[in-house]
Amino acid sequence: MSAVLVAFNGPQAREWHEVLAANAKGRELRVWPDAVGDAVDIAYACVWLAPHGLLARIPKLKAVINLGAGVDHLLADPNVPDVPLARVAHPDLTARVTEYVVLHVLMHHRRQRLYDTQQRGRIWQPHDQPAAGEVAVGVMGLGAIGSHAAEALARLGFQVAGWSRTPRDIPGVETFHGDAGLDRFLARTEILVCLLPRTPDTERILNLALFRKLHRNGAAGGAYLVNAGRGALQVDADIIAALAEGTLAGATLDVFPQEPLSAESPLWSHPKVTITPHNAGDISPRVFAPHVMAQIEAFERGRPLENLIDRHRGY
Ligand code: NDP
Ligand code: OXD
Repeated sequence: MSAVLVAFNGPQAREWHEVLAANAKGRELRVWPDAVGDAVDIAYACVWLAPHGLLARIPKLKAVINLGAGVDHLLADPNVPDVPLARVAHPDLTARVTEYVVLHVLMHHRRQRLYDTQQRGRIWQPHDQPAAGEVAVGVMGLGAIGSHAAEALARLGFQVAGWSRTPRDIPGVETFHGDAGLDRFLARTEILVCLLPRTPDTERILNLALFRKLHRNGAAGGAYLVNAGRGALQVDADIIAALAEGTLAGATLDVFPQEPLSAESPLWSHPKVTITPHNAGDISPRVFAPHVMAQIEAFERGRPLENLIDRHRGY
């Protein structure tokens, strides 16, 4: 049986190795960087943020599984072999990112940052609170995760719209698509949630010009940004400028152009910014590993991999 290479570059590396090994059913696992062995025996690679060039050194590679949803790092490898590439699109990950989105949309909607500040000053001061049904939330990216998050927000009663590259139909969600639909989507959106992948078309899309198109005078009392897509989509200096001029009233950022975010970044101490360390949706290796190994076994029997990446589309 051909071997599987595991190249997970991150804090969960050991856990991935252990749970993939526990589900390997006799298939040999090779672990980057210390135990790759003779690359000629390897047919499958399970990767996350693996060094570029690693895959091109495996002469008999048959398929690659990206151990995360975002595939920008994998596709940025100029020598990624011409084999099927698949990624995580799993209910476990989707549910976790949806939790994050709901938490932070509600945080802005319910003005929790303001009440936190008041608590530190022992100030008992209620403020007007609109109902969810008066507030317009817009979700950029209506894929596996964005569509799920949009539906959850709609169930909470928000007026939810979504924007995608191609037309989408989601019950309870007003949908827009393409460049032609973007301005109308922004003009009705008060709380903007970004769940787009990083592609050449989406890089730096979250900039000052875009923020100025949001609906600032609605029931939410300002426009807010929640970005859990990719850091390269946002221009940090434009977020700070938008907050300074009142175009944005607050922002939640899980992702950054440079990760980890530099200790020098003014975003850390900005009173209107909430920061999390790119963990809106860590996938559980325990949950996903059986699925990875089952995919490989099915592929060996001639079945296509699920959740294939379209390398020309970029996601
Ligand atoms: P999908 O590939 O399922 O969906 C991508 C969505 O983005 C689709 O609706 C697609 O449109 C839309 N899209 C892509 N390009 C454009 C464009 N140029 N204009 C408008 N819409 C566009 O991805 P997932 O939902 O699984 O994940 C989305 C992203 O979330 C990942 O790529 C990753 O970067 C990020 N992520 C972040 C995590 C975190 O911890 N912060 C965890 C998991 C994911 P269409 O429907 O027309 O194809
Ligand atoms: C991601 C992930 O793409 O954690 O960020 O899956």
